[in-house]
Amino acid sequence: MKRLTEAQVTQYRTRGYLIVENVIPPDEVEALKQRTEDIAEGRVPFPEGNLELEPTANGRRCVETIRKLDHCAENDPVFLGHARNRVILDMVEDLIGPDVKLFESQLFMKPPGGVEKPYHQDSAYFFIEPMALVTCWSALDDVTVANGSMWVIPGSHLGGIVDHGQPWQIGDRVDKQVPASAMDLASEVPMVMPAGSCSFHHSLLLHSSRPNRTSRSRRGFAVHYMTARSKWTNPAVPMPSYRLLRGREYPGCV
Ligand SMILES: O=C(O)CCC(=O)C(=O)O
Repeated sequence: MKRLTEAQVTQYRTRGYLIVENVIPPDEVEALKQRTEDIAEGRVPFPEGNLELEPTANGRRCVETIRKLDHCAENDPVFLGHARNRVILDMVEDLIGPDVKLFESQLFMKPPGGVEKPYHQDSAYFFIEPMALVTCWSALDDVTVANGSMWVIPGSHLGGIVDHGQPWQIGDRVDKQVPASAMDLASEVPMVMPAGSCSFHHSLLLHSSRPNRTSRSRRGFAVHYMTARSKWTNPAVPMPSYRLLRGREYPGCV
């Protein structure tokens, strides 16, 4: 084991998630928050199409109206630096093995009044086999139930992919969600943690986040890591090539 304890790895395997506090030093958290604001306010280059606004934004783009910044590590050197963080990669290696690629990254801004993200499994969006990616979600602000923490259903990653057949209307976009009847909601737990913590969740774990009912943002940077042994499963889209962060490539894999 490089960085996690046996007990932490066992928790991840059996419950599908793990919270580790004090991973990112305060000055690095500040730098990531500053970069988030610079991107949100258009002070540094970032693809316009990668910004998703809150449904109430009325086209106004600023820190308080952006819901999500997509592909931050793929487009910005500061966020790529975070995705390459050696301590985080050590923990990821403990969870998915030594050959690690960057599948995707997204910064959930959750501004004051920010909407919920209903229950889903990341694997329902990720065309990768095996469905065993791990997300490292880094807290840039203190995360509370009131400001819209994630919630998870422990152990739900062990049941495979579930039906995402219920539409979720977000602004003028229709996304998907898992119907309440397909989940054991009585067992859900909130992912509350101080800024600088990282939570890890399995790509089959059912998770969601609630609206932000406070006057401050709840920013979380999610980096989705996969093993370089992963196969591409979507015949409709040519196999992409993902950035190797640690270890080695495998022929025929993404
Ligand atoms: O941060 C959120 O609000 C949602 C995060 C999420 O769904 C994810 O990291 O996969």
